[in-house]
Amino acid sequence: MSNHIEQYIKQKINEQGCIHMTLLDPEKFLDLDYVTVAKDAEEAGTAAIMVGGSTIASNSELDDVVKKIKVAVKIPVILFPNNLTGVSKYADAIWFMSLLNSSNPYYIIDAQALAAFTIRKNNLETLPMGYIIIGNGGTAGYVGNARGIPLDKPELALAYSLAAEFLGMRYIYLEAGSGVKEPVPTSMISYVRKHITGTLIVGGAIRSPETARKAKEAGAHIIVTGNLVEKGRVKEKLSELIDSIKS
Ligand code: 1GP
Repeated sequence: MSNHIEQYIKQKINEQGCIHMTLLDPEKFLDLDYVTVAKDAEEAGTAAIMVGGSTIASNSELDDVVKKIKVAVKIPVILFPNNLTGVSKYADAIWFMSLLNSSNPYYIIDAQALAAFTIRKNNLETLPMGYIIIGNGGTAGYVGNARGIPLDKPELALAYSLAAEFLGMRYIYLEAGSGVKEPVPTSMISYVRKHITGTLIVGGAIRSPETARKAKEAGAHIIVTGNLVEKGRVKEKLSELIDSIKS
């Protein structure tokens, strides 16, 4: 299996320290043109387009979305699956993620096992990720039956992050949840970053350049934003945010 996307991510982080990825949730784009949004995000300097959401229910629709985005942009398209329906052979790679603090084994390993043959058959590059819900986690926390890590318990976030690394996962995602009020606390980001060796991804409620800059300064390697691009002025808002994590 190729590791082109992993190499690309590594190189970008080496060059820039902290990179940005744009999450497109096709379910939220019923009235919006996600192809234009993806193009604008690429022009603003985002490193990759992530496609996914907590309630995607149709593989064929997802295939269609991924194909259209692939035609429109040169940057990688990486799946961010919620379930079996989040897998598409047309993407460049898939975050092969386990919702580590779910109370339902389906989201920890069963969905992954059910998707494994399809992924192998289609030679989709897998990026092994420990996905950890912080706080209530919004829709991802609810749908994934997560026992969210309390915002004031960085040591618990670190315990799950280290366990993920010991299991061989090279990416750790601290997820506050899309559209929630509070992002992952910077004290938690810096505590986890200090003690892990892998790549740290942070997302959820990052809507301003200031919040993004603080997450970067706390040690995030990858900052994911989703909501921000669902409300227009994509190029302008993302350019400002991406500039703030470059400087
Ligand atoms: C959700 O972390 C991502 O999985 C993005 O969150 O939509 O709040 O930017 P937002």
